[in-house]
Amino acid sequence: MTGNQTFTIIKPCAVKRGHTGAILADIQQAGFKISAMKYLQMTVTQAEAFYGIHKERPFFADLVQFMTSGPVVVAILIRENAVEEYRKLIGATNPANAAAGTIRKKYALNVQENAVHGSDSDENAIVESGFFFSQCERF
Ligand code: 3AN
Repeated sequence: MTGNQTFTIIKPCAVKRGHTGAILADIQQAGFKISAMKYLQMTVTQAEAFYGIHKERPFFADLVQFMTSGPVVVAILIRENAVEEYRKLIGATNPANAAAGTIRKKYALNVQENAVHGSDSDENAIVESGFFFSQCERF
């Protein structure tokens, strides 16, 4: 049984370069409904908590610095089999390995500035959605 919800961030690199509208259009054209959405700049404390799972990785400090470097769009997306279908739509973490037509292939610059985040499991989709949205901010 798979969940129908995933969580995404349009990262600072993509927002800065003016790709927000095109990425949201790709998301909607792929059949995802936007359940909740906000435009915000993450604090260092928020980014460290959100990426807590990567605390021990060598790129952690850089990742937090990057994710707090400018505004992002955070959203909850609804679709059947949402986590897996969204990861197919965004493509591999490193855009050099991302399939043609994927969001990262089109809009990512490198493995860090990779345009978007997508939850990697149903459990994380719930945790990540709850990190940014309360129940009454979802539709
Ligand atoms: P994904 O975003 O595809 O789930 P994760 O969860 O492995 O990938 O990594 C989270 C984020 O950490 C990535 N989106 C990327 O911005 C950054 N990242 C991952 N691997 C590297 C790396 N080798 N060097 C720099 N940044 C990385």
